[in-house]
Amino acid sequence: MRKIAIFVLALGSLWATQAAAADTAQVSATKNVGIVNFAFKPGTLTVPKGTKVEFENESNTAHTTTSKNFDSKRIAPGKSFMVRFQQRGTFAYHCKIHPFMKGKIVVQ
Ligand SMILES: [Cu+2]
Repeated sequence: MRKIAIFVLALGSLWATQAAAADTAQVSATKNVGIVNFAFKPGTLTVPKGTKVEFENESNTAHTTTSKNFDSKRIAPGKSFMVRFQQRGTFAYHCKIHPFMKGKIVVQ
């Protein structure tokens, strides 16, 4: 019985260490938006302020990620484009080549 109690205690402190590491990592976290089948996935991504978002073209045709605030220009198949969101708000973007492709980044 005593052995079990010690094991649970050790496990508890391990979790505490992992939680602290996750908090530190969040400052420079990167989130991904895939470009697949003529769509941004996910279409709406919610992230904390300071997050880098990587738009990854996983399709076999070129796309752009364009908004009032940023423009990737052409992202070739297999390439990606990165934006760091430093301000809170909702940032709508689209693909210049295929204007029906739309997405949003919500920064909290
Ligand atoms: Cu496109």
